[in-house]
Amino acid sequence: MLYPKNTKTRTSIDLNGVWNFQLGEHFAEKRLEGKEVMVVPSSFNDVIVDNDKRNYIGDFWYERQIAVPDVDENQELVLRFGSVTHRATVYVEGYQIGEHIGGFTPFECVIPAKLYDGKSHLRVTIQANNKLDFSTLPVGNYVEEKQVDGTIRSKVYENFDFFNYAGIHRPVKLIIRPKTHLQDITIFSDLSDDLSEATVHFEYQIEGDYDELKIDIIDEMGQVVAEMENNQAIISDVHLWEVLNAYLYTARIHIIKSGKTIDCYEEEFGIRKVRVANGQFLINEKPFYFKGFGKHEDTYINGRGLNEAANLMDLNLLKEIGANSFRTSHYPYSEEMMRLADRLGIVVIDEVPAVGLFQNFNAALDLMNQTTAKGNTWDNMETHQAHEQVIRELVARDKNYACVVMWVVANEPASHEKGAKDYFEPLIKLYKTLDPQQRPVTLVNIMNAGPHEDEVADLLDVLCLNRYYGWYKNHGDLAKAEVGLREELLAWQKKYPEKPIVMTEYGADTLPGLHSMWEIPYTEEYQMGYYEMSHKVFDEISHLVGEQVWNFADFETNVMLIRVKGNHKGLFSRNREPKQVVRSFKKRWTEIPNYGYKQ
Ligand code: BDP
Repeated sequence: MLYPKNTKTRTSIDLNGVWNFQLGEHFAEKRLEGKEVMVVPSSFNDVIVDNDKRNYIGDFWYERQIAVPDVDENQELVLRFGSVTHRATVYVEGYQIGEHIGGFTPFECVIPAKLYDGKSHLRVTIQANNKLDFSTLPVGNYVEEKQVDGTIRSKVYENFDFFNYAGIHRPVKLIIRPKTHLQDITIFSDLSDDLSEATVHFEYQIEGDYDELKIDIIDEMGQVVAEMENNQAIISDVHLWEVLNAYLYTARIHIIKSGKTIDCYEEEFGIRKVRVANGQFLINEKPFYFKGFGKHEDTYINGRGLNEAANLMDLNLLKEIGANSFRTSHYPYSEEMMRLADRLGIVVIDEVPAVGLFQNFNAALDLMNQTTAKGNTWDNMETHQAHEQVIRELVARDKNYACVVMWVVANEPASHEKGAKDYFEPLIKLYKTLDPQQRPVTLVNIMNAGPHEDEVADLLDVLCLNRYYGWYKNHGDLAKAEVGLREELLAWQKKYPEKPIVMTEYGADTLPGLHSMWEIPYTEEYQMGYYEMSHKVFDEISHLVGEQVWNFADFETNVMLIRVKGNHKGLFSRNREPKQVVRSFKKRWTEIPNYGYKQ
């Protein structure tokens, strides 16, 4: 899916700002009174302040008037949403013009001309909903609970460990574009053996009639370096996209009819090669070592809503500490973040919101044990359709980014329960069929599904493990943790000698300023000791090709007995102040090269 851009033939108008807002029942036919307002983009939860409203589950509404721009008969008017969490129905003047399920991917709706012809203004209404259940991704336990005052209240017990923020989380745009237009473009390259020459392939989808499609490739100096012929273009002396040293070409696309350009668009893309071989993860044929983080889109005030300054600060902190990568745990991040990573050369492991596919996860984490659901995960989940859809949408959105080097099919599913293989095999295949770059596909494995229990690892290109030796296991005993961690990693390596291993999560909750002479969890010293122990073991495992800390920063969660106002496993606090351990990470990671660490 194309990112909205202004070009000679396209205008994209920003609809961010203050919208009328309402929680609860309403009908799109009726004007929203606007007693309450909300800022777009943001999560409504923290901004709204009121405790009950913050935890509200159900329908909520946004509405604003927009001025109708000039649209001629060869153009169309489109509303485009970066994301609405978790589902949305879009109305114009009270008429439904589209809907979308899934809270982390973009969608657009064409506004029928009959709705705006002869009008100066339009009423745009969004009916959103933040309910999660066993058919959605992420997975939530949905219940309707009787309150002490006798009323019934909807509630979602998250099957995952982050606050269920909701709202119009990403930008809303009004786009004027030609009816005949580029709908999508896919760009991928083959490199010669010595990586000096690239054959760039183009696949495109064009809406409407046209005579010719012209694509020029422009380098960073603005020079045309190749032209498309027969849907491909050759770049000799290619400038590769490298880790922390990105290089982006631009494909300048013209759709021509009767000798006239009727649509143009520009897509930036990097050229690099990714492949897995002999227990190594190769980028541009060099063995890469992942240093970085699992993250969240989570900041004070904005919640999960786009915060571009925080995104850039996070990536600058990431570089400052010597890291080179992050995982979009546990959902697709904003397009703005992906474009930033692509531009800065930061490697991304790209994840769908398939989290909570473990029936008893909540019961395991939430000591209040509010879940009712028990039994085999794969007998109960009804997520197949949502899962397939979001994989399609993620690949469609992110396929051209050089920074994306691997796809994640799910985070910590019950891959040790019967039925896991049947569930995941078609989804892994789907990634492979959709992605012309054939990026590696992984599943992020949970501690319960060790090398002897897991049922799906043989389907994966890379083994990604989340392990908490010294935290959820051997809590407070780093000596025992070390033995367990080493034993398990060696067992994985022995069982799958050809597959690289990445530690995608490891960490210990730490409250900055809390100190102890002894091995006491939650102190800064314990966090230091935990990582020292982990790194000692990682360095012994030849096929362990990466370490991504859980988490980059502290983040908001639901209220749970084991959460002290959120999850505190960040190396940085929620307001991005470093904990003590940041200094030792900086030392370690500046000494570990991006390439060739374990050759
Ligand atoms: C893992 C999850 C992650 C949690 C983390 C933790 O993948 O979302 O936040 O552990 O418990 O289970 O800190």
